[in-house]
Amino acid sequence: MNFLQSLAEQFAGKPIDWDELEESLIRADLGVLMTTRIIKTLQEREAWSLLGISDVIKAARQEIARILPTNPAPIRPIPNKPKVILLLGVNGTGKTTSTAKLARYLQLATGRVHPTGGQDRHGVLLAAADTFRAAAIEQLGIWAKRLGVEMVRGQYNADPAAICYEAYQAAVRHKIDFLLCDTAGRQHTKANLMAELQKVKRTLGKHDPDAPHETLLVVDATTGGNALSQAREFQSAIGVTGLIVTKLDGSGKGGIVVAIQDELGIPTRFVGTGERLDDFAVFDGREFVANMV
Ligand SMILES: Nc1nc2c(ncn2[C@@H]2O[C@H](COP(=O)(O)OP(=O)(O)OP(=O)(O)O)[C@@H](O)[C@H]2O)c(=O)[nH]1
Ligand SMILES: [Mg+2]
Repeated sequence: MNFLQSLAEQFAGKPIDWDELEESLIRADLGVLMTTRIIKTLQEREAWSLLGISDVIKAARQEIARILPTNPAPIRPIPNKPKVILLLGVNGTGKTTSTAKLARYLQLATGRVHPTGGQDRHGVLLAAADTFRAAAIEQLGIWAKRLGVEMVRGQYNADPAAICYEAYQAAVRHKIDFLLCDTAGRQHTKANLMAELQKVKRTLGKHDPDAPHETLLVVDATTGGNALSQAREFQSAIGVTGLIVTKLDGSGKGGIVVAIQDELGIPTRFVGTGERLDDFAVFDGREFVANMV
């Protein structure tokens, strides 16, 4: 996440070259708006010809802190009905893994997990709404077993909307707090695949007009600026309430968190930092800024 570190190294001990700085900020995935704002802030200073990299970093931290929300609201259950969380995104970003991690997080956060594991049947229910790949259902099934939660599954190639619909009924029957729906990876540019998601949303809305209560877009931090266009398309097609940014343990710079918040107003809710269940954390803007150089 320490994407300003490389800037610090790159510019250490030399005067600021504005073009080079602009390019570096963009390459750190901070987005055009944020980059322009940081540079403008610096250039408005009286003695800008004397600025060094520490001034740049200070200005960047200030601008970023201004837009990132702090003290994120926790995801709480809704009294007497399931809270529905839909996870979506392009192929391979980490949706299924994040569904499992989020389930674990919610089990722990709400205290609804048996100490020996595997006993709790009320906290979380999973819906295997990725029917596009047969292996996807199995993959989520393995997580469900490990988490000790039930999973609603359908046939390979079944309508994902129908699975979510059934899963909601099951969640009500079993007094489940959180229904987590894992969906198939889809390219944000394919209208028919986006229409399928709209149907999932509409169908859930027949049970509860407010469902899905959270629509979390899962983006891979290593894909950089492309995540911004993914967010734009998913936002306009079905609406996104928050992001899960994965693979921040890889070459992900984390700047994408800033660009998406800045340009689309979508807050990052959780971050993934590895392949294990507990490589997952609530995103807090204050901590994010504190961890930058
Ligand atoms: N290093 C790292 N790997 C991750 C993280 N999240 C997921 N992965 C890995 O990324 C790969 C894809 O993860 P999945 O959860 O299957 O991704 P998906 O979005 O469900 O994929 P599709 O359903 O095919 O679209 C797997 O090998 C995961 O272990 C993360 O935060 N860090
Ligand atoms: Mg998947």
